[in-house]
Amino acid sequence: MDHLKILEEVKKRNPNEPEFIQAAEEVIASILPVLTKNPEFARLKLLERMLEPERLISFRVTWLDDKGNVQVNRGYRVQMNSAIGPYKGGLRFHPSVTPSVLKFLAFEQIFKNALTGIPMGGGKGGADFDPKGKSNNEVMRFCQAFMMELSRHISGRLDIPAGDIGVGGREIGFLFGAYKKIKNEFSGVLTGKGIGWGGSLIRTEATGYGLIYFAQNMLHEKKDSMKGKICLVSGSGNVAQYAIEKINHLGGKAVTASDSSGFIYDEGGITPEKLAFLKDLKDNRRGRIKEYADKYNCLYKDIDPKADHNPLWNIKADCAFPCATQNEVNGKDASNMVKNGMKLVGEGANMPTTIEGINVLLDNGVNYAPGKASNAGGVATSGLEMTQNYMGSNWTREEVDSKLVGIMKHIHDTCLAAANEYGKPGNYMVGANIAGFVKVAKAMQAQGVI
Ligand code: NDP
Ligand code: 2IT
Repeated sequence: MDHLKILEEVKKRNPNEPEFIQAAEEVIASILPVLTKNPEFARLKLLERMLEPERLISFRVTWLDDKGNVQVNRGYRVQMNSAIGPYKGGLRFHPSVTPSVLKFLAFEQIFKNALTGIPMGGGKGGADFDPKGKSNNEVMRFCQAFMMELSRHISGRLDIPAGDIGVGGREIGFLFGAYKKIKNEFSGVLTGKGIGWGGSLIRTEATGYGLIYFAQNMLHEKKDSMKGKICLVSGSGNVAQYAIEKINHLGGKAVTASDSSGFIYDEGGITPEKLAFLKDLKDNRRGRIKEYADKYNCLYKDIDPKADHNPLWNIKADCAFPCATQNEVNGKDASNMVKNGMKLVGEGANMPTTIEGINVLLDNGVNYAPGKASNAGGVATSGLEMTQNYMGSNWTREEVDSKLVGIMKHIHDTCLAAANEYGKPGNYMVGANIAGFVKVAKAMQAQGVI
């Protein structure tokens, strides 16, 4: 069994899908020793099967903008793997959404969801719709039109979507309202719902909080802690905001944040008061991050998408938490981090580091956590929301938070144990890929060739 053959086949079968091929390449390289040790997994082609979506739905979304013009978008749901539970994963609304992007996200989600210990399969969906500059009514009409088709393909026991880039509390509300109207039922078909209509406390905070809990575990492993750590954070959306909040809780200092236009560097730290301003700016006023620099008189730099590196990652710090989007840390960025003595990189976003970037970090001994492990707190808490919906009751904030802390510790320890077992001590990437794979592979093996 030659892993290069599997990768070649993936490349041949998925031309023009660079993001999916990238995610596949990273996992395939890690799984080879598992296939060698378990020839039955190889014979049953379990990895090849995981690389093929169980179902990929693509649909037209037609809606009317405020001027009465007809708008046409493309919507998708990738139902990647249901071996260990119903499909579960977010919806992304962003102009860059393509089948390649959603397949990479759905593929990563299989492993991430398996690591949480909660029975959830992998899925992802979204649309090439850009919520930026749209009115509330336009966003609502788009969500209703999107759900008109998506509702045929999801249910509380089949596929449970949630938020991702461009899909937050507002969008989940509109999507849920549309589903309820179409199906004439109130069910836990989406997670990230509002408190008071089926949502779970802490779900909003969970991805960012979970990321920093994971980093805290990594630091504890090295007899260190978050206290006093200078942290670089990218993004200023859901994940970035609550990562910054938890860094503050644990005595660290977050000094950067960004959006797709540029980044701010606030040497004094993004204090709770400044974070409240940032949340209002991004969630309510939907403004640009430059306003933060104008208000607090700190450095702002435009991001040049054509530059060979991002200067945000060239600021001297102890920890880096990329929380914006895929491929935002390249080889040069990783080299800059190494040069500046970066101790830890924890991914809040999905696949924010290129393969070259990961290799630079690992080769230079940077403590690196892959998103599928370190950002799993969001989907894990979605799993807790599902459980509360099934039970028909709610846990307190403290109960959910303490379960989240426990889940992140469990994922951390599971990754380390798998990495150790396969002779790669301390390599969280290999550990996450192997532990996630083995759990799903065993379920597929038991369920026959289907
Ligand atoms: P949001 O939409 O809330 O925020 C996204 C942030 O990233 C914004 O600041 C946005 O800037 C920036 N951004 C988006 N696309 C780009 C781009 N192409 N280039 C530069 N900046 C960009 O999304 P989330 O915070 O929910 O998601 C962020 C990341 O975390 C994604 O990778 C997502 O898949 C991942 N994730 C999210 C989870 C969740 O529960 N929400 C769970 C696990 C992972 P701007 O305002 O200019 O658009
Ligand atoms: O990437 C992710 O894990 C998410 N966007 C959250 C998915 C979920 O179902 O909560």
